[in-house]
Amino acid sequence: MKKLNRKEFQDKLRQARKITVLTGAGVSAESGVPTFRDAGGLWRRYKATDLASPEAWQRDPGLVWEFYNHRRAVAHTCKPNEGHLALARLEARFREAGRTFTLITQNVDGLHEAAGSERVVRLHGSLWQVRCLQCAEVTWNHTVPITPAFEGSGSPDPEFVARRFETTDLPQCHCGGVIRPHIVWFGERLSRADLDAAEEAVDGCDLMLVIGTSAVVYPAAGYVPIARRLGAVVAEVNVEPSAVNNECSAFFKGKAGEVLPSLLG
Ligand code: BJW
Ligand code: ZN
Repeated sequence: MKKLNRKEFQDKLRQARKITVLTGAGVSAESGVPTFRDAGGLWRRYKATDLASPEAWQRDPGLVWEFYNHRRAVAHTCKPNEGHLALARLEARFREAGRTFTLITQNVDGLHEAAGSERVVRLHGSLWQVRCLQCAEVTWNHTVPITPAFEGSGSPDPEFVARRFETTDLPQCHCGGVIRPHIVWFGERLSRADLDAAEEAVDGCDLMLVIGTSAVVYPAAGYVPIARRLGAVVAEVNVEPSAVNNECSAFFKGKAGEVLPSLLG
């Protein structure tokens, strides 16, 4: 398929009535948040994706909390970059013009919201929300470290001599139950409300932007061929072609923070 050039894409963007953006870890890379599927995705000797699983939690919830506490500590210091800001400006322009804009993100770092994006579907949850395993309450929590027991923990160094955290060290709800990160791990269901919001955004969009995702995790990756089949113009921004690049009618190679400000105007 012949790809649209920059000018042709920008014409489509000007004409679009309903735009849907799908983002992944690459959009936050320039803010200092590690991505998943490269060297930055290692924590100690673990792949980040191996710790983001119900099995890892069953085996050692203290280790999983140590990992997430560390991720929260890193994300706490990160600021939105020019890519996040360009997307927030695009949304504001669309809103003022009465056009529909939805940002579906797989990211859990909260940087889109910090940049000013308003209509955000967080498919994989949030680093800043926790869920009680006993009463199921979901609450916002920005405390770093999550409990004093985790102070000074979390070094990503593979040689770090880690201590084992016991059940009594785990963060607790007011009901006495253990709380866990409110994050969607592999094999876990995404929330029905988020799936509905994402499907509604994909259905009938005339333009989809896919930014900084390897597009190998479902259901997010599946939204790209669906949008394409429904007739949307799909454009990708990434430092390298993703798994769905052949579904895209335009490809802008480069870092999101460098490409998006001038591409989106
Ligand atoms: C830059 C850049 C720069 C770098 N600028 N770009 C259908 C087919 C096959 C499998 C399945 C299927 N449906 C479901 C599955 C199973 C599974 C799945 O998808 N497996 C595949 C891996 C094969 N999916 C699930 O389990 C999901 N649940 C589900 O479907 O439930 C259904 C169910 C039904 C009935 C019963 C039970 C369940 C849940 C998926 C949850 C994913 N969770 C994670 C971890 C949690 C979040 C966290 O801790 O932070 O989410 S995994 C991890 O991958 C994380 C990410 O959000 C997600 C996507 O990664 P992302 O964002 O694409 O990052 P990377 O690192 O992969 O890529 C970075 C990209 O950026 C690269 O392309 C770089 O080139 C680029 N880049 N710098 C622009 N500056
Ligand atoms: Zn509780």
